[in-house]
Amino acid sequence: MGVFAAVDLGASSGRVMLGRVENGQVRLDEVARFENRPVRLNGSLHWNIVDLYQGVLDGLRTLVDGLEGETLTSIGIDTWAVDYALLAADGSMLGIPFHYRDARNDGEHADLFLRNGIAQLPFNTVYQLLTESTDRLASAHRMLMIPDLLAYWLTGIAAGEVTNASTSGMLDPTTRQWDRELVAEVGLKPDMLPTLLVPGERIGSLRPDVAALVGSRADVVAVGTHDTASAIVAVPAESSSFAYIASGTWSLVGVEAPGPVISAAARDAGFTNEAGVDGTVRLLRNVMGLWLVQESLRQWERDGVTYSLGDLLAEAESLGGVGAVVDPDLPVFLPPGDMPSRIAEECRAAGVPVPSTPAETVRCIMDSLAAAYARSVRTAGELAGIDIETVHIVGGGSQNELLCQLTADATGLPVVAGPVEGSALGNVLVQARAAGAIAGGVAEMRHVVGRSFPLTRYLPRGADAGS
Ligand code: ADP
Ligand code: LRH
Repeated sequence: MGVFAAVDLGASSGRVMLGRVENGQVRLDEVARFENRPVRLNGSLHWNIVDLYQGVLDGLRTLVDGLEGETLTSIGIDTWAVDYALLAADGSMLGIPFHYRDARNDGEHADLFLRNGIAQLPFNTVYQLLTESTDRLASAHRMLMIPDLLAYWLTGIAAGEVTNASTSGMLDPTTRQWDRELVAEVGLKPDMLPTLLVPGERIGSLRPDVAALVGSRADVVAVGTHDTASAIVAVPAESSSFAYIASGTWSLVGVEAPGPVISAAARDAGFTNEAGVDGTVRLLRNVMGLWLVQESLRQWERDGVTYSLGDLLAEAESLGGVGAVVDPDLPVFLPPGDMPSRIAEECRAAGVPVPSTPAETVRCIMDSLAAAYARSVRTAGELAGIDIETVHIVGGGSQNELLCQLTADATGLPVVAGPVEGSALGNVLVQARAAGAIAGGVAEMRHVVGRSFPLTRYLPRGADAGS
């Protein structure tokens, strides 16, 4: 048996989970969860990274205290993608990492898709770096992606990891190594970028001072440090004819492709080729996701009313379709702000009914997401030449019964929902394999998930259902 700690930081919350792998099954227990609240500083949006790190340390301490003499085998870290920290020569952090939703990324960006296979999203690391001042880059000695920064603080070892590095837009999609020419064009010195590990490789053991704080001397192991890479390892698919939706703050909708699909068709459809665990490729599209609901709830709270998501979803379901559908991926929805007003404005502009209550707004979001999922699932299958038979939904959004059913209806395919904590699970599974507690590839890890968790199935209803 192996005992593993998964540190999983999503855009809405961070968690430390205890994973146990025994007899071909995995168990996951939540030890700590803390809110991930970005902070506005000097007019810019930043991650409160030191607070998140403190949450990680406290969570690890609680996890170790609960082990009652058992030894923690290892620790893995996954977080959201694209963001980074710059470090000085003495290892200190230069400034506070920017949030990918900060306005500094607004504006035009060169399309690099045919070179890096990565969709042209305004916040890709490569574009963020172009907004850095030459002074700041000149004083930087190293650039680390967020999970690598946390691993560095825990171990003192500065290493990179391929899945998250691929979201930077600075990898050669074939060799999966830094594209040195592109890196130079961005203004980075080549030795600023760390050597890239693959999931399963050891990063290092905890620094002595950290080990004392946490109560363990466990190793930190590289996992799919991009949360989406970890989540897709935990999709309990039984064959290769599946699409997935990693449903959290974002909805990442796509397929596992045999190799990168770097064509004009993939580019024009907004697809990306992210590096996955074991050399896999995630051909997917970023759909704006439950961010639209999260930000609506925050706006209503600012307006003085706190709604329960469960109540709003129940009311939205009983409303039926209100005929209000928007394209959830419009750039206007990316930054924080008054989401209900923006949605109403887009409905008005599109000439569809304008939601006027919170439940109508939530219904509009659900119908809009389901329609966007259906488009992306269809296109992903076409681009990769996969005949999709099942859609798997993992992540917090897999608990949203209305959205799961609407997705089955819109795609015309059966939807399998669960597990909820996909990223933490994928994180644990890769550690478990590295420790010898699981043998085999991604398919075997998926079987372990399928054997370990109850899943909910949704069948498509007829064309006039759900309205
Ligand atoms: P992230 O990793 O991006 O922080 P999560 O995977 O934790 O996101 O998903 C968070 C989202 O999951 C919430 O914004 C919410 O919409 C949805 N969610 C969480 N719990 C439930 C629930 N009980 N019912 C329906 N939806 C839920
Ligand atoms: C989801 C995620 C997604 C990225 C976004 C920035 O948490 O990692 O895969 O596109 O954050």
